[in-house]
Amino acid sequence: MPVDFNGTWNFVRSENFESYMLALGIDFATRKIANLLKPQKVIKQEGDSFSISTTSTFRNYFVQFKIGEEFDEDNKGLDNRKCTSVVTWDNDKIVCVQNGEKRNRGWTHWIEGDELYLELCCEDQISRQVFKRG
Ligand code: VLZ
Repeated sequence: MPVDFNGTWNFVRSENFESYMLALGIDFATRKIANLLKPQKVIKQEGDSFSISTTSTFRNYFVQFKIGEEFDEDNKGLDNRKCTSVVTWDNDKIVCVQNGEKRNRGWTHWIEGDELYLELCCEDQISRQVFKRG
């Protein structure tokens, strides 16, 4: 049985998000606001089809994909750089590689207990975020 990411996940804490945003070239004012956000994620998973909706009081971001199928990602409202992205399973984790201008860009999601983890990478920066099931 694959892991079930379905659910509403509420922000608990993050580490190093500032450095991740810096690596993405997010401007100072946006970083100051973004650092204070407590985003919520709603993940829908049906077989290998996923959608992840991240909402906050400031910006929202929506992405949908099928495991193993490349898709064009616009990162609208984030750094707005276009990527060719693909998500694959790594055991119980879903791993997204975001190929584009930025080296070593991507993210990984996994679940531990009733917590959802997200590791965001860009260049040599890694930010980790933790969410709790709502
Ligand atoms: O998550 O890429 O769940 O593709 C934070 C919104 C979203 C706040 C951060 C605005 C992106 C920040 C996280 C302004 C710079 C992300 C993926 C995995 C969904």
